[in-house]
Amino acid sequence: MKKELPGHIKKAFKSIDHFLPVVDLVVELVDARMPNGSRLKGFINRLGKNSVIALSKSDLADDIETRKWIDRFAAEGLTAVALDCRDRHSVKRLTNLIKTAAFTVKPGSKPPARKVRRAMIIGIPNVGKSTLINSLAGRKAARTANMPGVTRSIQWIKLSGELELLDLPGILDYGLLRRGDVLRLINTVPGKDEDTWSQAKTLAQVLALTGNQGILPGYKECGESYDRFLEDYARRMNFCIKGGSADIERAATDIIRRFQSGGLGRVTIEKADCDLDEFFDMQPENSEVEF
Ligand SMILES: Nc1nc2c(ncn2[C@@H]2O[C@H](COP(=O)(O)OP(=O)(O)OP(=O)(O)O)[C@@H](O)[C@H]2O)c(=O)[nH]1
Ligand SMILES: [Mg+2]
Repeated sequence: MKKELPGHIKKAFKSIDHFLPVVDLVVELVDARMPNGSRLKGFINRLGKNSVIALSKSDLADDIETRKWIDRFAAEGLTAVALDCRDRHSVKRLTNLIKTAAFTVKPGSKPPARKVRRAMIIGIPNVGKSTLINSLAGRKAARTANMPGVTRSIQWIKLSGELELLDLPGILDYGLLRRGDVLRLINTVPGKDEDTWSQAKTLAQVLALTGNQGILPGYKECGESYDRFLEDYARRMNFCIKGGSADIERAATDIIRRFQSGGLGRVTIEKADCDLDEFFDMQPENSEVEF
């Protein structure tokens, strides 16, 4: 049975349908740490509009991998740019791209009679859409916070140079809904406290698959055994519960937090030459997104 989407996501889909006829460009925002796994590829293609890809949070991703992703998208005929959405200078690259693309008329279509050009920013929850809009606008026009589901209302934000941007709630398609475990790693969907052990295990697995396990402090020394690593990590960090045993839950929570904030270094968990689609699709049934 298909999962019911929450109200604000349904509203976002309706707004996309509603505004699509007056929109000239779609900016697809993906997470630079997991560019393919955070895409709404089929959905964006179906919209049939000019589109560009922006890789958000590239300050948390591996630079070399990000360049490879941009080359890969270029080979697929897609224009992509890497950003730190919080940084006004970094997003300038995108402003020029948006202007050029929004004013380019698709072959076979007529240019609109209106002077203003409009772009929609579409992406999964918490990927940085509102932060990007604020940096592009040079003012705090949209509400932001580090948790999914912050944008609930739909608003147009004016930029200089006859441009308007639409801030929308984050959306997820049915393919992504099955990938709860990996989406939790990049904070697209909230994780439950009681699940941090398995969440940190998913992180260790994904890092091992991409050859990045070395960023987990002490993991290699533990013979890459996840249980030993967590116990060892808890002891080294002095995370103990009553009686002196290692506080495994706290160790798992700390690892996730460090990964998400860049405290384990800049890392891309999906490499450009190896999609994680198969791994994502192997996730157990219970890894579905919970709202
Ligand atoms: N390090 C880093 N953090 C970012 C970047 N972009 C956004 N963030 C942070 O990510 C969090 C989410 O940003 P939002 O702009 O609220 O994300 P959103 O896509 O609008 O989220 P929803 O409205 O909930 O779908 C905030 O804590 C931002 O500061 C980025 O490029 N780099
Ligand atoms: Mg938002």
